[in-house]
Amino acid sequence: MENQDEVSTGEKCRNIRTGSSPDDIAQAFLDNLYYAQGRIPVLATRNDLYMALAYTVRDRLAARWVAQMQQFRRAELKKSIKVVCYLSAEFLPGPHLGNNLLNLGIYDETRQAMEQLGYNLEELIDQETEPGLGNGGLGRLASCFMDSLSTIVVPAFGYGIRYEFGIFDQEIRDGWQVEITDKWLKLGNPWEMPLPELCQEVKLGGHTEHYQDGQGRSRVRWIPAGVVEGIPYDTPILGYGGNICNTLRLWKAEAVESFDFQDFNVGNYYAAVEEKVKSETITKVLYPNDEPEIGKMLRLIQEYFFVSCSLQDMIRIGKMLGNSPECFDQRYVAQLNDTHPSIAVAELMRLLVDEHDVAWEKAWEITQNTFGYTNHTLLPEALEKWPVELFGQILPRHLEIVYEINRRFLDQVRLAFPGDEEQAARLSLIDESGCRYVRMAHLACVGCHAVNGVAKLHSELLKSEVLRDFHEMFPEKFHNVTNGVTPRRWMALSNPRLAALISGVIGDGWITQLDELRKLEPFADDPAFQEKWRRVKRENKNDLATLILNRTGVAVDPDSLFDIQVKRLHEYKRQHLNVLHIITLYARLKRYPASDCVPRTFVFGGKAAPGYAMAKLIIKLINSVAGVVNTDPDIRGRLNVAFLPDFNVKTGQQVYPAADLSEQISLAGEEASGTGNMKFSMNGALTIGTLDGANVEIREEVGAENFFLFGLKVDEVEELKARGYDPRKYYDSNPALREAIDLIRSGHFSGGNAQLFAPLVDLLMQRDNYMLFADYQPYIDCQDRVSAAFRDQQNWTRMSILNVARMGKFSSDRAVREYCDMIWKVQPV
Ligand code: 6GP
Repeated sequence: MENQDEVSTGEKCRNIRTGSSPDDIAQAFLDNLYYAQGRIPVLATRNDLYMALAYTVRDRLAARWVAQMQQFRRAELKKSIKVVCYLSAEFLPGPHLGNNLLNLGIYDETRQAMEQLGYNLEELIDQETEPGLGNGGLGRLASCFMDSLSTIVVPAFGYGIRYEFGIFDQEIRDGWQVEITDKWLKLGNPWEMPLPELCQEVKLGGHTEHYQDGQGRSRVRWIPAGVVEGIPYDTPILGYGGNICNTLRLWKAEAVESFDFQDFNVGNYYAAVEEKVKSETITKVLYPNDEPEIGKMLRLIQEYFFVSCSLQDMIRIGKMLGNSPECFDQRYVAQLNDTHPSIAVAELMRLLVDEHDVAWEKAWEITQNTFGYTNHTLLPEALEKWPVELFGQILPRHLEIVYEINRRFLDQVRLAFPGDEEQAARLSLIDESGCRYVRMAHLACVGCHAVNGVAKLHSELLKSEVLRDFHEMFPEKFHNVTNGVTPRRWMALSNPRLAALISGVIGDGWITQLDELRKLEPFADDPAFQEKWRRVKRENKNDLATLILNRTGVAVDPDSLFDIQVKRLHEYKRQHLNVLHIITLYARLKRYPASDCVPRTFVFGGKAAPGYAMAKLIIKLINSVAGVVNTDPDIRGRLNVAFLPDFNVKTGQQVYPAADLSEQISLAGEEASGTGNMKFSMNGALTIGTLDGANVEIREEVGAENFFLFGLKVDEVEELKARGYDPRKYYDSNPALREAIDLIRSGHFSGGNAQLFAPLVDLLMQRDNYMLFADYQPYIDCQDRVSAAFRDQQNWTRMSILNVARMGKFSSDRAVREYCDMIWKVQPV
């Protein structure tokens, strides 16, 4: 019966909704334009056309999506699968249309279909506003993992928040960053499907009541002050080749009752809607950082809101399939993407113990089996902790649960380290050193069966520093899973020229088996292949030059060395070290105008947290230096600087393929992994970098001779700090450094205004927390080696080919397989 239904529904809808010939697609497109958008071609705007095409593609996903859910259900009923749930407060999927065309294998057919109708496919793809539901590395990683989970066929849900406004759009005015609200939903989102019937209720605030149940057992009731509703919005995440289609399920907050009828009846319309406004605030906007104290409460509510919705949803699905909550951990594993979802540990305990009557010990076993925790940062200021009082105000029951977890845990600690109360205080889930805080990373370490860092070095530093005491306590929990990125979006989709060149010689197996890129090695010395390789890079640089001109008005030379740093603005990432190099080159050229210098184009991109004044000042500095360098007649044709505004996934796709040189210059021991470093290298850029994060492993893979290494190593940083680091010494003893700093300080780049960059210069001179001065000369020397190497185009091309050939390890497919083996204990289907 069921099968017959499927067949007949399929039959009826076929062709128009599933056909993949250009004619089928063209016909379906016109149909969607008419019936979904209510337009005919002469009346259609570009957005109408985009929407019609998006629906056409979504229809082609639907069959796989439905089939997937059916398969889940059957496998679930047979109890033969475990579903991976990736809990993340951020996802940065990037535009969907092009990626879905690639993964469905209908890119060319669709281009032809659009051509038949007189439209340009690339223009329609460009119309899509990307969902900017993340800040940077962590959110993008979550999306790469979703792509890989589907491609290597692991049934999975991504659970997160459907922010109404994502990461702000960045404009540059007078050299300064200006933040503009990201209204990504304004023109409609054809990729999501709301499922209001699957809503979940989330309690907030209030108090608890302890009572005895009928059998005389002590129980707890949470009497909340309010309740909000979470509505799931599902987005299909198709794997490459259309193997399976997983789901990204994002929650939107709504009021349980839109109107308070009491208020309404007495004519107080505004009070009646107030509840609605308050509830919806929860998922209104993504925090562009977690620095400012204000608004902290809302952030905690956001985190709890999506975690509670997600766990309840998982239990609901289990129940529907006849699973009792007691076998939760046999049906699911859930990964916590940093500590943002770590309240899940207490929430699952609450759901099991209070709402499903599971005994504490059993519930704790289930909880630990279910969760894994990934740490993404070594920065102490980014480790989440909540004031106990605030935590208890919003989550009174969870605070009790945290205390109980902590009580039991500290008993264990005292057994393991008798008499060592300092160890107990360091490990405690509650920081009691001053004002009391709940330490979320501690909750995660105790409540999860596995803890991992995101690159070898980072995982080692977690064990020896940030989480040292936990490593001592639970050494078996600690793992490393080096990050990876999806070669579908970051090579095949964004760099079609390179993809075609590669596939032309080694076939296209690399798209799903990235190690196959090794087959390129024999071509590294082949002059004809090298020539083609250079041509691809040159065309990509041409495209980027056009983009830079359109966005910034700066005309750059595609023959120059494209030296690019794109990533969030942060002092530890040291964009200002890059600026010191530019100023050094500028000063050299001014002093010796006849000197021979490799023409370079410096490109920057990245957003600064709105409250992070120093990062914003660095953006202003980049633009100020650009203003001087780009207009100085002595420098013309030799150096150009451009700050590309609003760096996001979409612009990233245009940037990485065009780079010659990738700047990965964080102070050693600061960058957990980096993933941009991988994207650049996969697209044939060479890296100039420190031994930090995944740079270490990239260098291992591509070979030291194909990587420009400089700078202090982690132990040298520590040693220098211990000895007492004095930046002034470097300034006093290095004339080139002094000149660069003095030029900034004198107002040379700020129209004579010597005050403008004083906060930045003073900080460097006095503290220089990220040791730019110590790494300055090694960096300059290394950059000189880069320039010399670039003059030998043959050898440069050879290095570029070898970089790509040896990037197999950095596929997110490999990373996800490691999670499957080591942490989730699931087998790809
Ligand atoms: C970032 C790390 O800074 C970056 O090095 C890493 O590649 C990326 O995570 C993915 O693992 N961290 C964050 O974005 C973050 O918010 C709390 O950490």
